[in-house]
Amino acid sequence: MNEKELIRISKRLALHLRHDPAAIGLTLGPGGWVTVDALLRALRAHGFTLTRDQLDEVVETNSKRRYAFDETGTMIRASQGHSVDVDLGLADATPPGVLYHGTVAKFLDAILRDGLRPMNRHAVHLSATLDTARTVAARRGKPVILRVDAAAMAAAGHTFQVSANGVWLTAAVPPEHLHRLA
Ligand code: HQG
Repeated sequence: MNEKELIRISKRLALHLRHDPAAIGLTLGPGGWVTVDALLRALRAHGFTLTRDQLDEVVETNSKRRYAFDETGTMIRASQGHSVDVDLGLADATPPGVLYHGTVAKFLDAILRDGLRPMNRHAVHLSATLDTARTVAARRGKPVILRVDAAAMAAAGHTFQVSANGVWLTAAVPPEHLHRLA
């Protein structure tokens, strides 16, 4: 498949595996998992035909590894990014001392006042590298990067999880743990 086709399918998977399973009559099971059969059947019933081979290619080649099969290869889920209420069942993990969050100038006042909030998603998404934070921010405009003092947060009792594709998740980041990078 070409890049355009891969992106088209990935976006459709994000829609149903993260945000709106009901739109194709799908219900996410515990952990956000669905059977591959149910997913492909539901998509087909709604006019979106996808073969198992195509699905495998999207999962394998996806730049952010947004989707993962379970160990049996019969179930699939989005590794993070949900807006539907899903407990990913991730164990708490010790974050690196510093994490990053990429955003844009128009959100800055609110973020420095209220801290980072999950907004429509079930957790705040943080990046392990500046580069990734820049890429996340660039979806919205000129990047503004915040440094998150993850070690200080952990010491203060905040918990973190890391998704299968390396995104750090936490419930919220209070403003005192945020610093704007010049
Ligand atoms: C901002 C993509 C006002 C926050 C990316 C962000 C990531 C606030 C936006 C993943 C705020 C939420 C997540 C506050 C946070 N006041 N604005 N208190 N707290 N915000 O998309 O982190 O391509 O839900 O800065 O690459 O941008 O979908 O979060 O701008 O990994 O796989 O509110 O989504 O991955 O936006 O991105 P999002 P995000 P995918």
